[in-house]
Amino acid sequence: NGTAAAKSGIPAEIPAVAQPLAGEATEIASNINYHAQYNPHFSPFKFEPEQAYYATADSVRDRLIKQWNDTYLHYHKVNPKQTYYLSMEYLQGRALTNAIGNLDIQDAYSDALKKLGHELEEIVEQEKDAALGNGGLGRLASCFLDSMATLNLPAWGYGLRYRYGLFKQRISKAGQEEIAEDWLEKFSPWEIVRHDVVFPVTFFGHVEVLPSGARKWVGGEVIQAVAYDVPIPGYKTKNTNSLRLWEAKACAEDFNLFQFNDGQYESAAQLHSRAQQICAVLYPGDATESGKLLRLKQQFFLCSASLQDIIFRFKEREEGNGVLQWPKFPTKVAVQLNDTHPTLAIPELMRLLMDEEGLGWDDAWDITTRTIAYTNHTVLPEALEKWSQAVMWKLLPRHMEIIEEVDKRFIAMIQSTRHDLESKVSSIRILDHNPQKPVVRMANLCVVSSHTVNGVAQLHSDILKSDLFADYVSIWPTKFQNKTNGITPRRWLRFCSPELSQIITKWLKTDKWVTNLDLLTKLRQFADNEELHAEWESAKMANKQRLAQYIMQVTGVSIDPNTLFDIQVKRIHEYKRQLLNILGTVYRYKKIKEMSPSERERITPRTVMLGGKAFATYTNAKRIVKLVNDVGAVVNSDPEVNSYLKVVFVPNYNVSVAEMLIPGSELSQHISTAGMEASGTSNMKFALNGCLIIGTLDGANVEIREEIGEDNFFLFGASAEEVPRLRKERENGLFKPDTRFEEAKQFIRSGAFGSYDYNPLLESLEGNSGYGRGDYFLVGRDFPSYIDAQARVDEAYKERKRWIKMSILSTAGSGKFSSDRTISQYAKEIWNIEECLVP
Ligand code: T68
Repeated sequence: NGTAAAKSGIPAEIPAVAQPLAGEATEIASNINYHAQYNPHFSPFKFEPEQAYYATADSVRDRLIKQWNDTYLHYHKVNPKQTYYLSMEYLQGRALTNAIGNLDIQDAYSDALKKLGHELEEIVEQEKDAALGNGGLGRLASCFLDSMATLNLPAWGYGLRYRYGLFKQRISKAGQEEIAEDWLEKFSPWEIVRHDVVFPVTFFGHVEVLPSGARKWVGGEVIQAVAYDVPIPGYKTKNTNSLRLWEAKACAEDFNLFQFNDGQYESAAQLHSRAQQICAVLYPGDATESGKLLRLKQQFFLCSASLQDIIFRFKEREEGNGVLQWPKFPTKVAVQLNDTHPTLAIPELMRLLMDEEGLGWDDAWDITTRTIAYTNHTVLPEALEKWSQAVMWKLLPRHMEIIEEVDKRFIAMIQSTRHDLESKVSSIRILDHNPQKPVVRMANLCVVSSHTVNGVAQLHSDILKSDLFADYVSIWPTKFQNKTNGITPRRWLRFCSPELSQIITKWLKTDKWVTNLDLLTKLRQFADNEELHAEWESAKMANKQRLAQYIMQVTGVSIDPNTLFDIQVKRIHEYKRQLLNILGTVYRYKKIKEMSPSERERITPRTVMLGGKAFATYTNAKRIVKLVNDVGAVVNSDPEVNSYLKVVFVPNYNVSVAEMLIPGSELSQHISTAGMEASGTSNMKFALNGCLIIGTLDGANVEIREEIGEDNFFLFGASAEEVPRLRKERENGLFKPDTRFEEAKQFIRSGAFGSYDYNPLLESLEGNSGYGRGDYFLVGRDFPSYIDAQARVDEAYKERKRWIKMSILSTAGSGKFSSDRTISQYAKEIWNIEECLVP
């Protein structure tokens, strides 16, 4: 009766209370009921999936709040050293399954909802993804939060509460369209506004010298930062940490009643609208000067509010213990900068310590450099942040004074101690006084001001040391570390593939692998076991069927779960080489068309899926999206070929879509030009789910291959070491492209996939010089070895036993890539913090 009542929307009486339920499920059902009836956002006479979702989320939140408060009080009492992770991005995705799973109350909630006429699986789908991030960097921050809570570490995240997260991607005839993503359309049940946690953040103004000689930043625009807290539950532990997101607000006094009553409505509310702009969108377009200024305002807003909050908490906890001792600050606080986006935390901490707390330069510098650590996520020159000095002087005059002083002292130090580096001063200093465009180099400021700098995979960290930061290594040889990325095994295996999880638990005779992922190596001893093979294959098949249904639902394309599911999903970027994939696919299509019927019998049928968002103004990336869609349209409707090959563009790739795709994948592509992908993290998710990788020796691929064994990895392409020489060769006209590569390009040019002009895209692979031209990403160079590797994939897939064994060994070798391992290393080797278990 529950279902009928739910669908009609008018339950005379909410069904659950009318039914006798067992134990915990009874309590939960009546709690969900309570929320359905008393939640002020909905009419109490409806219990459709949407209301059921909000009521369920509210009920889960009730449980979280208790242990969340206990955690706060416990940390407050123990006063351990605490980490603060500063990130402009968090790609949290959905929270409900994760919360229920981490609280270990899945079955009870599933039962309770059944009695209420709903399926848990259907209810969780109601939640909108919190997509407050662009890609890997944001998702890494979210995985880290999960691990920090699970490891009972006193560690919080700080970020911004964007009104609109990453855009929703729609595919039309013209290619990608961007639509604002309204994740707060109704409200988010997972955030709690803290009206009592508000800090003023100042912009613009000027610096005054006080009679004491101290400098003070005055005037300007003052915006209030209001805290919104999101609970971060650990897995099967009481510890529940916080993600504190700042929202920007103007004060009531800033509303000019006089002007309003005079009919000047816009100017009356000017500061209110300026405040609203700050957190309006994730990554505002920075092609214009106003866009750049807004992005810088966002960065400072995060840094200033977070540091004021951190200092407030430090004082509160320390003052309770007697006198305040500022030198203790770095023994109580660790700040991790997620890339250079929160670099302004450095001058802001200096300013707060000197101008607000009265410390001298040396003490403030000592505290700052012992507190701050910096993670680099890219070596791409265009992604290294540089801010115009003029814009910085205007927006943050006091911070620019401090940055100038840091720069001056750094140069003085070089000149007095390192004559050998004097010729390099202009490139390693912080300020670049290039008369055309004077800028502040944020990465240089981070390196100079942090106690530790880390890369995100061994190869990337090595490149940082030998290349980007080589001169600094000679100054501070011990400052540089590697922390290979990781992913949370809860979201990325336990919850997204319950079928495979159950099998693993059965064969390992324990579910402890969920928090000790190295235990997966014990699967190796069963890698040839036929019973395991059968179970493994059937779990994979179930996930493939679920994925096929999803693809049908979102694209209308019917795909066959008996074909090889080959997936490449990530942000669309030329260095990630989706073009290599699609050119290879075009070549495959052409060859199939040329084959005789008997030759076709030997084909390994494949479904090639690509997905990912292109930055709105990145023209070539958008052309790639269009090309994949055009190729798909032709291939999928070609009756000669479509039982051997299908090509699908999966729209709107996000965390929830990934949770559907990854468990159903068999082959995934991580094929960036060697040396360019700092790490990659989806490679780890795919491998953990028993998906084989075709890839280059780039980022974390190198370590994944080491862990799972080279026989279980389809390797191709140039190495990072070879890349500079190969680029030179091209520039000198010494490269001769493979005929197969020419054939694929020519096929596209022939109009086989429609009349859209793909010349500009194909020309980026031709000629012999320039960044973004002359095939900078070496697609043509790696094409032949890519095609050969794909042929090895086809052969391996035909040998079912061998393939399943490789799949098992992939999962078995993925233990290292748990973010629990990564975070334990950060805790020990960078933050110097320890577990603080809530009793
Ligand atoms: C990614 N970086 C790296 N950046 O590309 C990837 N950038 O190799 C790595 O695995 C991942 O970080 C985690 O370490 C990004 O995702 C961004 O999203 C970004 C956003 C704004 C500005 C610059």
